[in-house]
Amino acid sequence: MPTRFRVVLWFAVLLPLVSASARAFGPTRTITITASDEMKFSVTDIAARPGEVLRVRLLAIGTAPRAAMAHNFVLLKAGSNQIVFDEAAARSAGTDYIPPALTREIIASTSLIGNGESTEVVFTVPSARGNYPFLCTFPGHFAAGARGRLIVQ
Ligand SMILES: [Cu+2]
Repeated sequence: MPTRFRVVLWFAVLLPLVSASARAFGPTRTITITASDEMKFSVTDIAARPGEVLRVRLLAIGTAPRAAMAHNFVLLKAGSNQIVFDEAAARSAGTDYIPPALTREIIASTSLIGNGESTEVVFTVPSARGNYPFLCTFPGHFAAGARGRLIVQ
């Protein structure tokens, strides 16, 4: 396919589809969460509407070095067992504490960041109402309280 045609195809067909899905709920809402050396999230409850497009921005604001203190934001499907997921994550250092065998449980996740860094993920909120658990999967952080829930209502 000639490049020019491909560009025209993108603007004529694909771009309206992309913007239509984002337009359904207006501009994407941003939820900013900070994670501290106390291993907790600043936001533990996020209320959202079914199908809303959300951006979660995670900031790591502590001072401890990355090897000892890093954070991510991992949103799981409703009914996922967070304890099982967290235990598997602790054994998954090679994949930044995302357990490869359980990726089907994940709705959205950010990269793993050290203090002074930020990361974000944009995702579509599930259409089914209910509570969806999120956590930081760096070892020990879930147990220390780095967790919360997305409340879809
Ligand atoms: Cu953490």
